[in-house]
Amino acid sequence: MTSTDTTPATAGNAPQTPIVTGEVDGMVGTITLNNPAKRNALSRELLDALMAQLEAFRGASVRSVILRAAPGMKVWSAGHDIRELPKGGEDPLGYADPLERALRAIRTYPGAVIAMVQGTVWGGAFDLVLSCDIIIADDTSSFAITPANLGLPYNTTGLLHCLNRLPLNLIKEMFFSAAPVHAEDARQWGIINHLVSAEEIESYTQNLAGLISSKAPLAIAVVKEQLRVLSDYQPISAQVFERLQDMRREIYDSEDYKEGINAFLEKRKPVFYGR
Ligand code: LCV
Repeated sequence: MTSTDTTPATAGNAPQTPIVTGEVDGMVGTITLNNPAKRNALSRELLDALMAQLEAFRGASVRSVILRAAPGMKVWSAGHDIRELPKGGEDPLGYADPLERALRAIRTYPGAVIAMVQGTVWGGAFDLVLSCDIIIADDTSSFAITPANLGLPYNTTGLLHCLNRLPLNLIKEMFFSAAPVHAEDARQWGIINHLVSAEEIESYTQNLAGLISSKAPLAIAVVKEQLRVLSDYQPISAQVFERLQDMRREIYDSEDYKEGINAFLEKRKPVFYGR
């Protein structure tokens, strides 16, 4: 098994503990998110390292990728790094946002990307997990999408990811309540492909990744891209798109959005006034 970490060593000091590591075993690659101090918050640094690892796997013709948190972490990922969200006046989830770039990197990787989830998944990390091709979780997992906690306007691409995967009534309950969906319910709703025990999740995921890696890689790469193109195709007129963007701009320019960010940074509950 070979391992590579993509976190740059700090200039002049000993290399920091890598927040993202990659390992290859045969034709299966594993990317491990390992920033426990920040609950694997999806910072630019972490996401750039994740994308660099995917690129390295692509160059090495790795056929299946497992995306996981470091063993023992109770939080798989706390979602978008809130400290890196704009404080208003610009789209907080624009096309060039590191999280959006990482979602596209996963969705266009020419092989299976399997999310192995142990622990809680929050906010944009839910979009990240949904962007993986297959989700395997254990009973410590839960999934929450939380823009309503921040007063943040989720982007239309992210809503489309949800609409392509989940029933509308579940999507509404998750977005409106920001409440976690726990493992058993996640299985029943189809958020996850398989719910397995904590003891067997690693071997289960490795076996599935190994099985997929033994199949015809070109056929898998093409069917994955066909499914992405077909599921992303949602004809809306330019006028409708502009209207949706206008509505989102009203929110990210609102007092509520500023309050949501500040409340998190000040470690207090937000108070929203709908303005
Ligand atoms: C930066 C963090 C974060 C974090 N960013 O540990 O979905 S959307 O649309 O809203 C999208 C924009 C998005 O993804 O937004 C982020 C959504 N995520 C959340 O709302 C989760 C926020 N985090 C939490 O609720 C808690 O941290 C959880 C429940 C994940 C873990 O709680 P726990 O008590 O174990 P702490 O809250 O004490 O956090 C430990 C450290 O991680 C930082 C947090 O600021 C703290 O850092 P300091 O020790 O420097 O204070 N952290 C956690 N989440 N999303 N930083």
